[in-house]
Amino acid sequence: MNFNEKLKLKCVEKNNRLCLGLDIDNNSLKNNSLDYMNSYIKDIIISTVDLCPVYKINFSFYERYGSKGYKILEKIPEYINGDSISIADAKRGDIGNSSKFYAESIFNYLGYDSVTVSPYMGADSIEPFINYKNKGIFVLALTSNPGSNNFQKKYVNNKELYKHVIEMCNELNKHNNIGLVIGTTNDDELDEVNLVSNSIPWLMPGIGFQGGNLEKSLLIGEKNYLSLVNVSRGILNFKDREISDIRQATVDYTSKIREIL
Ligand code: OMP
Repeated sequence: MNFNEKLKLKCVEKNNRLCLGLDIDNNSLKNNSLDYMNSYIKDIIISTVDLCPVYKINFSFYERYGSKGYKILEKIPEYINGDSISIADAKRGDIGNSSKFYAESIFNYLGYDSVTVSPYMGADSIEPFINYKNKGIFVLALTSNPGSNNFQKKYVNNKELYKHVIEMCNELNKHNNIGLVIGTTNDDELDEVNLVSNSIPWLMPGIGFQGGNLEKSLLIGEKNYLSLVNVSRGILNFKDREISDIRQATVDYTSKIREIL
């Protein structure tokens, strides 16, 4: 089974499309030691794994602590233990020779199921990742931040740059292991994205703090193939941030998602 089928199966099994973003800012916790952060993450996963088909781990929250943060990054796939799909949100992409080692690090050494990749350096910077046929690659196409206007929505050869990125992904997707990152704040463009994108998963961040449109993103993404909506602060910053609060916020989001679908 290829990566995109495996991902869809996990979503169907858990009857949900929530990607919980483990963006832990330990300065906002009652104890900000890294040991506490490590056990807190483990407890979040234990208490939400029945609900979440996917977890996304943004590396910045861990890399800020150098090798100590990397130790936690190494542990997270063990905590998930194959019960959900993991996304290493590391936003990689370099000349092929360097991308090859980024891929080796994230897939073989750290043991993540998939990775986010920037398309800015072109197809040869993405190919070393997609050569891992059983792993997933989410390519930044139309991001959720205001800066997506700087380049992604600019016209190049009569169409927006993000459409060129999507067309490149359609061509590269020989192993059915590519997905697109499409921000939920771009609700005006989602129909256009659907027209250009082949049937592949969309990873859709921006729900909650960034004000993205949950219903529209889910419905159009599902029409295409599969829409994984990422929520990080919208769940992690709920009430007192106790594990029971996080469980409750996850239940709220997963119920809302089921209702919409
Ligand atoms: P919240 O706004 O707290 O839900 O966090 C959003 C998460 O998604 C962060 O980890 C971001 O780095 C990530 N993200 C975006 O917010 N926008 C994008 O366009 C792409 C990503 C991403 O690649 O995951």
